[in-house]
Amino acid sequence: MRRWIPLCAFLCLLAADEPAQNLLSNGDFEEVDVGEMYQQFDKGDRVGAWTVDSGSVDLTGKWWDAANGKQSLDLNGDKTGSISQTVETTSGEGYVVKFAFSGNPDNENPEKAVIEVLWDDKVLATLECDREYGKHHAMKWNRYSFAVKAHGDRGTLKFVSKTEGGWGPLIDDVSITKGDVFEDDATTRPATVPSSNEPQASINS
Ligand SMILES: [Ca+2]
Ligand SMILES: [Ca+2]
Repeated sequence: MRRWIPLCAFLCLLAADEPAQNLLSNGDFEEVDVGEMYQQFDKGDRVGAWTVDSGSVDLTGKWWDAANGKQSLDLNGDKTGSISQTVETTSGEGYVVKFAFSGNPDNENPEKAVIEVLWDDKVLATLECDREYGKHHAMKWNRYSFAVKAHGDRGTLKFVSKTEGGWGPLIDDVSITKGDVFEDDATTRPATVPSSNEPQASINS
């Protein structure tokens, strides 16, 4: 009997070490390399596996600090934009959507940047954050997690800017992983976003 204990411990360690696979491709917006500044993509364009659904977006390099890696995405190119990606899912299974959210620091206007996050065309949340002018290398990235359910063999995650102009909400480090529980309960707390989220949502900030 004693021999089973180390084996179990070993297997449990293996399971714990295996990182959850991100079903999204280019969730970190590191493709295409846009260098130091940024590159605009218009409606119908692809940013890796993402599709620009409306307006335009700016894939941004070292101009400001990304949440992860070198690049992040301004959901306003020269105007209000939106972007989506469809992944393969198993109907009825739970998934966790995570992303980092900030605001374009190029605008002196203190107005907040606002996004709508949708799963299969249903609004998960409308979120807002500050656009802190000039803080390109002291960016505040807020991290959010949402638990969602698959309704078919495909699911679509979409981010829509609700901000006017060329300085919009920023997103980065987006992932969809299998499972209906958050990996780290210690860093999550109850949702302060619309209560219609299903089955649950939480914010890590
Ligand atoms: Ca990135
Ligand atoms: Ca822009």
